[in-house]
Amino acid sequence: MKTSDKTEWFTEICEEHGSAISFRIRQQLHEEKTPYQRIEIYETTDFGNLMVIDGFVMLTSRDNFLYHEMMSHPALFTHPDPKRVVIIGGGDCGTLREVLKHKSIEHALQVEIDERVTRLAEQYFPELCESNNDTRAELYFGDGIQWMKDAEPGSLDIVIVDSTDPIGPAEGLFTEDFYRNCHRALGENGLIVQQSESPLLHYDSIIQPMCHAMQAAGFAHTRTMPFPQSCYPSGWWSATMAGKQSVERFRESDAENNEFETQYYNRAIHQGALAEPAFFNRRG
Ligand code: AG3
Repeated sequence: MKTSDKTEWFTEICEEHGSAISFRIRQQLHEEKTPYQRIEIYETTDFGNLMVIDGFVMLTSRDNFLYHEMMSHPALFTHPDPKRVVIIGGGDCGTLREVLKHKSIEHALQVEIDERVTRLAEQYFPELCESNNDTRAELYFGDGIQWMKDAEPGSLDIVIVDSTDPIGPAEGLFTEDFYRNCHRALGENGLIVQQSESPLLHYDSIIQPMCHAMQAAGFAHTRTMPFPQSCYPSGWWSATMAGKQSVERFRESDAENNEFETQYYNRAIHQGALAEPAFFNRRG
């Protein structure tokens, strides 16, 4: 008789697209219900630690660099001189760490609604939190939508929206109202970059309406940059930039002669990410 297979897998099922992503796990390290969501942490056999929120994969130790680098460096190399950055969400601090690699940054504020995400990241993803004590970093725990409503006009250079999917608490971060408040809070060369789901699965349902909402809120230029992300549905993800000025040009020689280390981002990757797949018939 065959003994039962003890191998355990964590699976995120993407019901509406009939697909799933799985990780083989060694053990569950933590589980809790916060006032906002249910957070789980697993140790996987091959991808390091895994954070899951409400059943959705947020990050793994092994592949989060793809997402965090693409959420920060293209925008930071597009702005001519970024000094003041606000990250909405991003509680695991991975985006904050990338932002602070840029010497021009004077203040990087992370506005995360759920403090527990950050406390668990400090424990289980310490490498992502290594810049939290940088004197330029500030962690604030509160509602990003409200924060942006109250923000001083013209006080920011870049807004990075590192959110969960646009269902539940993050829904309000994908709206024209929110983008209007971002637009007001940004200076003249200001831009926003938002995680914008899978180009394959969500182009019609999320990416296109989101770009229209950004334009309706006053951002003249938008660009959706696809990148590989093995832990999210379809394995292919995107970040969308929306700028008051063009987001198609960037500080190429600064990106080329970059004095800090990255694992994915470089000048050519940035250039390549600006090339849109043929099915992005966005002018339609
Ligand atoms: N932000 C979550 C992106 C959405 C993932 N969606 C999913 N698995 N269905 C990631 C936080 C990393 N800082």
